[in-house]
Amino acid sequence: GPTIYLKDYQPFGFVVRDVSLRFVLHPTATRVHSRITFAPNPDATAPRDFFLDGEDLKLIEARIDGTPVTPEVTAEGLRCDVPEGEFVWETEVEIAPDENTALEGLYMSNGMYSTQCEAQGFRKITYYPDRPDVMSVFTVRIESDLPVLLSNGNKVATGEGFAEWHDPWPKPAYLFALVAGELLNLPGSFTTRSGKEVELNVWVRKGDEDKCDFAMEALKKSMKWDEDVYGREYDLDIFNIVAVDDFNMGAMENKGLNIFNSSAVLASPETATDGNFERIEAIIAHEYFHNWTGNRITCRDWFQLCLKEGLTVFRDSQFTADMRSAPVKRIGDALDLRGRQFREDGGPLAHPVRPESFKEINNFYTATVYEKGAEVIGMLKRLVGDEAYAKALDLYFDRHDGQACTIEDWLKVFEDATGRDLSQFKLWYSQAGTPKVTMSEDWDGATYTVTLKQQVPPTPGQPEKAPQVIPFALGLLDPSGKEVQPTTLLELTEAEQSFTFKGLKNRPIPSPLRGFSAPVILDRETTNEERAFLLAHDTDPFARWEAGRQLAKSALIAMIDGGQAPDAAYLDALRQLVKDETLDPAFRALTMALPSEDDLAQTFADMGRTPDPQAIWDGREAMRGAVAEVLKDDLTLLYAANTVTEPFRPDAEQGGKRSFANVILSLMTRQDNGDAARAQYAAADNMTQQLGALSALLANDLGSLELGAFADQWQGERLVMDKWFAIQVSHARPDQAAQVASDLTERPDFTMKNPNRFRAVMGALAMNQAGFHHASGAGYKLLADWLIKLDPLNPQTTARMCSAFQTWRRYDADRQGMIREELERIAALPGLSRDTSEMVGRILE
Ligand code: B3K
Ligand code: ZN
Repeated sequence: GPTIYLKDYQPFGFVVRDVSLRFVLHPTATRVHSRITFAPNPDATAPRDFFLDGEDLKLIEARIDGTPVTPEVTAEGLRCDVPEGEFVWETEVEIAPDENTALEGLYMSNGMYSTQCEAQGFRKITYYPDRPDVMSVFTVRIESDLPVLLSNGNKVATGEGFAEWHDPWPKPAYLFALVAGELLNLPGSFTTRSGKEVELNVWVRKGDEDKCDFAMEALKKSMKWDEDVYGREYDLDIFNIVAVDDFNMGAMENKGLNIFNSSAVLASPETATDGNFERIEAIIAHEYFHNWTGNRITCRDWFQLCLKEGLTVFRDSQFTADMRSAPVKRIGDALDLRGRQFREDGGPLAHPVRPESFKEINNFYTATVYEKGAEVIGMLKRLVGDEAYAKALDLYFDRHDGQACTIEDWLKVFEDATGRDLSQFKLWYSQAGTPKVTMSEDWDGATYTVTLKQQVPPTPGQPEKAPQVIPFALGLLDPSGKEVQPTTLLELTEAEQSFTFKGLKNRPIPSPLRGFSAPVILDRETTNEERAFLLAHDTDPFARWEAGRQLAKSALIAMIDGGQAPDAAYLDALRQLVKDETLDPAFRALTMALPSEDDLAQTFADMGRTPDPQAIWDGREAMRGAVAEVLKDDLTLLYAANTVTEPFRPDAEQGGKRSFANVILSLMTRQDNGDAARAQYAAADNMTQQLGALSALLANDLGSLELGAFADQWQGERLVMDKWFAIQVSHARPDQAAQVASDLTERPDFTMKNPNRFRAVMGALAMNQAGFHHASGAGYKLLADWLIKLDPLNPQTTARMCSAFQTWRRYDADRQGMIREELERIAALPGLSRDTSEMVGRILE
């Protein structure tokens, strides 16, 4: 397919004055009538070409100002001669939602109709200029016998077999939504700060109505938070959330009608883990926050995706930090960024936060656009300060409400609000790759000098990079552990720069990159003694956790390399930390978690070495054994002290205790043959404890009885069964992982048509690093076999899962050869989707 470039942007030749749609729903023959008023666009630069996007549509008829016309129709859309001035365009098309397995456009899921239009799904519903800079007011009439008929905006009429909706806010087509089905609602309401009452609903299938309360509360909290922190009020009479089982991603922010993957809405203590609750709260917030950052102010074109996504991720992370624990959220975000975004940025799929070209835009809903995009906003806020950030955001909302904007517009409000020149900062949007910052220090008895060097590595299409603006937060401690220099923001703008600190009595111990102040890789010579010192004394929770992380990593590497017994400094520090009652249990749990297999593989690659997945797996196992041994006299007490006995609450306090108790339990299971885990499993009244116990057992090759009991207990609960599928693959031994995954695909309740179920097995296989990269190549082959089967049905999910192969060049020649073979096998398929073909092509390049 053709490559589309940012530099080629042209406004559409027409404006859309209004859109009126009428749907007559039918599983295999839905009729869509459109009535659209077009007028010449005065801002158009090129000759006006009336081309409307349209895919997989059967055109029944088209009219202009009431007169039938015969447009020229292709696989991508239609073209027609049109009058000079304003005119009314009408079409009737037929579509087959029941045959739509791609889950894009209008499709069916368990008997209900649902839509997904971002990025380019609306063109599968009717002919339209399907681009975000064409905004219009929509009126929608749905005709169907189904009892619940929903669309965007406010409900204006309803009767036997129909409903009519009107959305007064001009929007691009990607925010269009329609839902129809036999749904039940949990009702609620919210009064905005200006006194407007908003009707709220969470719509679900029968049987799920007991799992909506948490989502409803999360929605209310989000609405309140956006008023309190950003001054943003909701702007319609009604806000609907719908849960759908078959959904390609987490959720979608359609105006007034958010549609969610049921895994991102439904939760009860019995069926959802603390992690699920936290994720649901964050996604509800994210989609709600899009109402202002995405919907009221949208993107001019899809290259500007980070304008709405980076900002909205940043906003939802602020929200989670406020609702829960800010340090725990920051550490989680750093882990996630390193695990997903650094990995992307360091491989063949690296691209700038604002990409400059694409073949299939769905391939760019990435960790880079989302998470690095959010980090860029965090840096901007750190650089200008909280007050200036608030001022700039107010200006952004005032100036651009109702518009489709660019990153240039976004940066301009900061320049205008602060007087700062952001041209160098803008490189964060155009240069791909994770900057490496090398830190060195000097002490002459009176002055302490910190020298920072930065280097942005070459990435595909970008061999040379210029220095970026890096906000580097630094604190200094004296040898007694007292903080002698509070957190100070150093602004690194050159390739190399020195910063001095005077008036210190002793050579200080630096606490660098506090709060993970920039998404960079820090390179600094240090010792395990110093890391242990920071782990014991640092006042910055992120830096403190990071010191523990580095200690664990160096101990693990020594172990993997030479089978060395774990470093005593590490084990001592860990022992002190786990027993430190002043520390949040969630923080202690995070500090005890070992670096992931993938993280260790990347660390070897960064040292210029070839990672051995099996050796990494063995090393982590041995380390867990050593940690369990060192802590063995403390485990029972720690476990008891952190076992929650009060009624379940899905909050940070209880969740932190449960996560710490589960970590302790997994260590106990190495010592007691599973007694404590079996007891926890039997007594559990919530999924966090039930799954934690099952996981501890499976990790020690125990728990086959519990695994069977779990399936019997939960066979009617799709989302819980996804966990059951996934946990077996995640805990399978390296030489068995592919077989376990393959056996699961033979079950009658496995289906590749449901992305959640497919990911539960194949996603878990890709995450089981030693299993996926097992020397037999069975993991590679199984994943490729299934991607080949899935691509004709669901290109989007197939393409996304190809990224499991993105780190292939790290590995030895044998593994590289096997992966190449699988990728080439996929690439050679006749009729391969544009999505998958672009991904495989980029990975192989
Ligand atoms: N904007 C949607 C993602 C759409 C993905 C299209 N492939 C959800 C979100 O970011 O909130
Ligand atoms: Zn989003």
